[in-house]
Amino acid sequence: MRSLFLSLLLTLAVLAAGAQRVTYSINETWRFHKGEAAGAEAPAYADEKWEIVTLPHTWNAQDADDDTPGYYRGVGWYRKHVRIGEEAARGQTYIYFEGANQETDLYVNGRHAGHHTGGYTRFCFDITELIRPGQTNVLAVKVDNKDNPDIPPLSADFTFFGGIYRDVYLIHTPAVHISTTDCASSGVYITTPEVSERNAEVNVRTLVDNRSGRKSRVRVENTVYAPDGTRTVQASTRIEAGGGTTPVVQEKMTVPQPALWSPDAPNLYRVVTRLYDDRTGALLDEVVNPLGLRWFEFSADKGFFLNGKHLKLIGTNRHQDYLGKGWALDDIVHVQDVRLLKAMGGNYLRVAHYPQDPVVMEMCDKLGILTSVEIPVVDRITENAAFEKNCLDMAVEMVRQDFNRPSVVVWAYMNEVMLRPPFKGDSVRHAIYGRNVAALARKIENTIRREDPSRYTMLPCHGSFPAYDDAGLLQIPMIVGWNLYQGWYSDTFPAFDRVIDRFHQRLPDKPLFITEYGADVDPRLHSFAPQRFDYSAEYANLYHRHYVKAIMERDFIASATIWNLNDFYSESRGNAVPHVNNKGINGLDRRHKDTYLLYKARFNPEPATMIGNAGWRVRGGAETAPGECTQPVDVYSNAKTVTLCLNGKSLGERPVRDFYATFDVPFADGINTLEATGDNGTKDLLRVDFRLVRRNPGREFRELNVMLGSQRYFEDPEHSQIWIPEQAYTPGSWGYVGGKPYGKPTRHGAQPASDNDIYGTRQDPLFQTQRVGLEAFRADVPDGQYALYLYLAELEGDPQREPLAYNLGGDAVGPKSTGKRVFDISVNGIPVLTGLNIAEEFGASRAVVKKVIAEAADGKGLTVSFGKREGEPVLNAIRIYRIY
Ligand code: GCB
Ligand code: CA
Repeated sequence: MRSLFLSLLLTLAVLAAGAQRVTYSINETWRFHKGEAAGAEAPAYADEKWEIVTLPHTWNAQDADDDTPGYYRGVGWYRKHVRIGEEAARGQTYIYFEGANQETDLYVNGRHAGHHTGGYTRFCFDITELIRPGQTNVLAVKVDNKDNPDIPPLSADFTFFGGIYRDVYLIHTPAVHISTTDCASSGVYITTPEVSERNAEVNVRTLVDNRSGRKSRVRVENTVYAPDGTRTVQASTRIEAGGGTTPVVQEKMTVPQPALWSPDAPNLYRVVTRLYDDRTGALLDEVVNPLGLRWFEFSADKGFFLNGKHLKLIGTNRHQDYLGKGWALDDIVHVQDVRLLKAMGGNYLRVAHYPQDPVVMEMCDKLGILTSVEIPVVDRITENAAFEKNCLDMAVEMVRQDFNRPSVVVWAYMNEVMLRPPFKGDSVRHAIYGRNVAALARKIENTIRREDPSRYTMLPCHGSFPAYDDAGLLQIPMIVGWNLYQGWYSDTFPAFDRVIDRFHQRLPDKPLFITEYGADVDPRLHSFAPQRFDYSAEYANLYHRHYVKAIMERDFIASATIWNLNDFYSESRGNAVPHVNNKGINGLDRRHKDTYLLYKARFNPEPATMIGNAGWRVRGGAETAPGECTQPVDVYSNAKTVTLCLNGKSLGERPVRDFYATFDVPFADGINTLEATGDNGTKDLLRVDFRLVRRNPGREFRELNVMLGSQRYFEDPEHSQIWIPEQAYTPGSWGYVGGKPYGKPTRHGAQPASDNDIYGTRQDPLFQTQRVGLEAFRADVPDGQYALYLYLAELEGDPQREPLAYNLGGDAVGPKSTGKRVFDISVNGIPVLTGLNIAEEFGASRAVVKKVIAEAADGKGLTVSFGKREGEPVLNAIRIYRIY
């Protein structure tokens, strides 16, 4: 009897469970075709020849990172044959996209099922009427990432990867269920109007969606579970749900003595929303949402307060890119990124410049990272109704989709919207444009505040106060953010302090964020005489050390976020690594740069000692004393002192100031082992392969790799080579004779290297500096046979490129040189290349490597001479390799 009862109960449970919501991903075996495909929505369309892809997917992973300017922006089709079980007949079926860039049309079994505009917010279509349960169904998705003036972003410093680049799910629910189609939100909206250490008041608004075609008596039950899983408070409401959506509001659910949510203790409650059939008592649907109990406030001069306590918000921005994958990332990559930020000691993520994958937000809730999320209006707007509608739709989607996230404290919009105003030459039209931008800003602001009065709003601006002030933009948001790059795009580091103090004085009542600051680093480049725009790790260290100090000294800076957590793709950029913005404190492969360590040592309280430049494995340099080359090595630590040993021998103990100590390390040729020990017991080890370059090349000479016109070191990890800076020739040694280093003239002085993409190479930095007007390069190498590799590229005159908007102040100035130069190269007096005109023969910015076999005899070494015919001769780099 008992077992009969039990099995009856079990059957009931299974039946009930069968009727509940089921969600599963459908990422595999999509057929993909890049381009238009007439009739591809038809079920019988022949797609066998299409490529099979797995989502997340983008069609731009390769072409946005190649030598051909531009990348495909247009239509791509995806098709999938998917079996949908017969149980779907009992209720509703939805398809849920976490994101596709940037316009999507879905067809189910040949019929149009929905359209979505915008590349970053989630969307959900009801496909119940279009599917055939118990059969194979054909989904056809047309995605389009072509430039569309009505859809933001119009222009930005990142690559707009096309495709279904996030996960896709099927959702089955009973006919009466919690809404899935209120802008693809969870259908449940939680607010906490009162939170204190004593009590937290929780209000829940649940949207009940009845698509059964008849009235239905249901019970909505919301239960708050504490972080330890215990039930704290519950509300239950009976309603009669008519057709469509019925909101059910349950107020003043009180959680006594709440465990507050904060970065140090991200106590996460859960709100479980259950919907029951009131007649049978059967559970119809269930949705779970996060709940963090906290209160917060921004003050204009004191910064941020969480749960009544001051908290300096420090963190990064984040894009959604990974090496070789563009934006098509699996969940795990998003998850790891938030962990990376937490491990750095960060407590804030500016989710910029667009809403990101839901797991990013989920991780922020779980790890205690506060966030702002923003809609992708960047650089400029289109002054029309369609653009406005899309902005407002995106704002509503953004707010509803991440409404319940305790991590979110700010909604933002319009990044640097006055950076590229279209009517700069026409002051009247420009003023009208400014008014239109402000009018749109006001509408977005009002929309967000109406949707969510519990959070702050923010407008992130570039460093031109008047550009925003004149348009009347600065009064609109609750917080103003500034993206500041003094000492990178312009001026010097201290200009940052002056600018930010002035901006604060001019807007004394507005809470202020440093929404961006950063400097590019190609981790392959190093310099012990770092300069603005040399892309060296060392220059960025100076930059960040200055900024961190200035930021920490000023309470009125509520939040500062580094641009950027990781490197990311920006197709039109040149730089040392073309198509990439290198301001990440981690690489596209998430390898740490020193800037990451610099923050980690300071902000992560766990004891740590870390040797800097850990990724720089193959090093080298010219002898500074017989048999050794002394170079500085930074050790990052939160100990009081650190000791560094080289090959077991102590180089002494040094005090740690500003969370690092610098040691002069006399490297020897070969493998060098460094061991750093903090007085707090933490340690780090590093092995460095050092290639010592003798002052006087002797019998043991093998090779010499020198970059001309440069103070940089370049590690070529692909070929395990190190290139070292130039030096002037002295007898018995090696170096250049005559000439001067190339410099790219800009409004803020000459930049030490070209930032042109050099075609035909991945070793762009080898070609981006040069010595101009040199007479010779000499090396007093021993007698023997040598291969000389002459590295050449024309750095002047590049007809193909338009100047990059982001090189704020970095645009070239002065008359455009045509790059016309004709010269002769001879080796040891023998003419090798005569009448060489690089621009004419190869075009500008193309990597040219001339290998020449040469003989050194009678102790005379090698002399490569440059004979000028027209313009100045140049040499970018030279490799001398001994054959015999
Ligand atoms: C900015 C922009 C950001 C760029 C960054 C840069 O101000 O907001 O999108 O990537 O500067 O690196 O130039
Ligand atoms: Ca391309």
